[in-house]
Amino acid sequence: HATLREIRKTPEGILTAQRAFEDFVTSHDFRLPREIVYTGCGSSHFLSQPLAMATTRLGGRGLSAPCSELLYSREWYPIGNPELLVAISRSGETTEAVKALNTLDVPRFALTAYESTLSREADHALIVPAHEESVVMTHSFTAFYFAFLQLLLHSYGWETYDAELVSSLTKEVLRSEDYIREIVSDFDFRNVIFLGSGILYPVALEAMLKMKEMALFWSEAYQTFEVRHGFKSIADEGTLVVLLVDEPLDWHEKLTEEFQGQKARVLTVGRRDTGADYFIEVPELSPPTNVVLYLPVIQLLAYYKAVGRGLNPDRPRFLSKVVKW
Ligand code: F1P
Repeated sequence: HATLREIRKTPEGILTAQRAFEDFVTSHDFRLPREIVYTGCGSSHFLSQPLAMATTRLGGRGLSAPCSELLYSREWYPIGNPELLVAISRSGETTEAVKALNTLDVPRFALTAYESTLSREADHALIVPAHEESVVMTHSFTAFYFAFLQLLLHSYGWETYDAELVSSLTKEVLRSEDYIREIVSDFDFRNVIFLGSGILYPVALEAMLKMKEMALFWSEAYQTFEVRHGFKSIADEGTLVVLLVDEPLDWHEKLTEEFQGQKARVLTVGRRDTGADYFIEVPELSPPTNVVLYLPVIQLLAYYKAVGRGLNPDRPRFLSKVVKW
């Protein structure tokens, strides 16, 4: 499947992203401002969230909203006085993303894989050619994230990351592929809950979407400890809880035990096991860059669930690669 090949291209995608970032900064005398609104649709929206969070964490102020919300309901969001609107779209042709460019009266920036309507209509464009055949976004998500993060670091006067190192760390994470396939064949879960906190919450949301897109499978995502407040009632012996952890706390161990007490099985993805049924170790890399190490894991999980269900993750039913209206 193209989807699997593309997930396996994550390390290469990081290097493609680095080249795109370097080409951009050598050919443009441009620095990102502090107040930025990010927008996109679907996976591109879930990518806009960690970018907005990274902007805030690095000393600016980032807000994210889906394109349709900027188009039709923006008066409900604390948009403030942004200095830039960043529209993200892999294809650069999604109708809502192109239209969203004109929602705010500020300079517009496109983050996309192609010279496209979006890149042409924006004032600036960072084109990261991590091209994909599959309907679903996989390695392009990580590549876009890394390229833009480098641009944020560069713009705000921080040191950028060593792309070779980050790329090799994603290779390490991809070595868990066989283990992920085993988890899926060992436990035929009926539903799945993804949990993440801070910058890992949008990763949990993207994981939830990947499961729905590739495996046509019911999935949920919550901010890690929020799940205890009512939502956990749905977890039982048919449930896989995927706990994405960067800063391990004893609360994560308590949460793992709590779900196991409900007979659910827990898969912890992080630096340290929390006493889970399954554990995938992620190498140490500080946030916000660590996001790129979690994505291939959750993409592979959705991929193998799809294959286990006899589905073709490249061409999910009812979905198209570019949503036009
Ligand atoms: C956005 C998007 C994808 C999704 C599906 C439909 O596309 O929502 O995230 O996986 O393929 O389109 P784009 O604007 O990033 O091209």
